Amino acid sequence: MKEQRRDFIKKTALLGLATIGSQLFGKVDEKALSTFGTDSQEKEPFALPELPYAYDALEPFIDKETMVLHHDKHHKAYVDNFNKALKSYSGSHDFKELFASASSLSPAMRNNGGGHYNHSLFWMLMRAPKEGTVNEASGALYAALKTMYGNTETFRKEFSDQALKIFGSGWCWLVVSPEKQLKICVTANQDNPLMDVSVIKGTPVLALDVWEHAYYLKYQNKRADYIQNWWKLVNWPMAEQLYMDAMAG
Ligand code: MN3
Repeated sequence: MKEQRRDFIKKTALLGLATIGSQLFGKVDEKALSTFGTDSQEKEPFALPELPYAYDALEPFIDKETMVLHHDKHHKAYVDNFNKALKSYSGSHDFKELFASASSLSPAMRNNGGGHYNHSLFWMLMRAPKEGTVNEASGALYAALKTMYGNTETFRKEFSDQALKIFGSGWCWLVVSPEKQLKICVTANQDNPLMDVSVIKGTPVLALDVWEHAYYLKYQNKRADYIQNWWKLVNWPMAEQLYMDAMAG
């Protein structure tokens, strides 16, 4: 029973990554195009990925109205404006290559490319809350967090503190650094730790959007409450998969 469950989680995680991978790291394939197809005949390099759950799946911690606006309006605008910016860009469309030279990109490329990538990660790193269970890190990532921070509660507190202190709009991240160390870092606007402009660089394992549009409808100015509730939504099996990929890569 336990083995079966683990197997299922692994398959689900891999499936999720494969789907998101085709959207994040390459041109959209035919299947994705038909899924996300617009009324236009023109093929755009990037498409808005569907949420991996219903708009109300994260209730009561993130409300349906916020999810509809955040995904259908905010994320869609990043995708549309990124596609627009790419029309006058002749370089690689690969995110890792793009972000590695973020400092030389136009603001439209940097902000909208970052916006698309960051939100795609953010959606897949959440899942519906399970009543009556503690949403705790799992497997190899749990062990690594314990080694690094003593216990996962200390880790969550440090991460939450950094997310809370971001001035204005930005993101808080858990990354695997090039030295294969877990690190918490923050970025402004739609920057991310894959970008050469990021003070701390690494491969994302967790991503938290602290722009006001992510929480203002429900939480108003209470960012701390939003962060505290976000922990109940973290998709730890997905984070563990990203962690293992980053450690192996
Ligand atoms: Mn956002």
